[in-house]
Amino acid sequence: MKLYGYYLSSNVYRARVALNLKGVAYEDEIVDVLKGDTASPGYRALNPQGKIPALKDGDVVVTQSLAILEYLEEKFPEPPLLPEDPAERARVRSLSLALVGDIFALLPSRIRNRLADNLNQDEAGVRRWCHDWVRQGLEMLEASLVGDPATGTYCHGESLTFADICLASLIQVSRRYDCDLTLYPTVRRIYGLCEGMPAFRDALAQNQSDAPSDFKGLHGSSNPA
Ligand SMILES: N[C@@H](CCC(=O)N[C@@H](CS)C(=O)NCC(=O)O)C(=O)O
Repeated sequence: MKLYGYYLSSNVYRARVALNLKGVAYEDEIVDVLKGDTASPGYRALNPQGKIPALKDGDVVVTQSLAILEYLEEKFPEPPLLPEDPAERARVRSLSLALVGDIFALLPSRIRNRLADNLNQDEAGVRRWCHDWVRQGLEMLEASLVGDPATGTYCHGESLTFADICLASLIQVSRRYDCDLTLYPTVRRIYGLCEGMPAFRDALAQNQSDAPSDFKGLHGSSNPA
């Protein structure tokens, strides 16, 4: 299996965590978003959406991080990352989509470049935009988790699910944009459990083969993907 990605990408991070949790071996194919590799004809032939991550499994190419998680869940059911009950699965998917569809979609370089080039935002303005959306994502997630009896040790009950992977990816971008996590105790508690696990640790930007040797992590990172 091949994972097309880039060390800084928090969208790719979700796919890495899921592969690690499922114990699926994979090779990295580096696609440098910051150099524009996602727009190259070669990459577009593989993924016409022109985004990372993409997962290649034999002749099958799966794009979009949540579709990759679903694919892995169906192909490698153990350990399960979705509950069995339809209503519970729906809650996990809703939490996941609220972050990936409604927050992460506002952060990538194509959005930041548009703000800078078409709406005359300087670097501080672009960072403010990203900081604000990440903060809203954290608020939304905390509010969804804290009052809901379905929240347990993890986002949903007592087992890891897609929602915890999405939560952990939000923490990665919240570090990049210096958000104050003390305001979100439930989110912070759950990430505290995840960050000790090898599957999450091995997926961090600084632990990727394409990370520069002097890269220490995402805190205040100035060139996010
Ligand atoms: N919804 C997609 C988002 C993927 C995405 O936007 N990836 C960024 C990197 S973090 C990318 O490929 N950007 C390149 C571009 O938009 O040209 C997913 O969850 O996989």
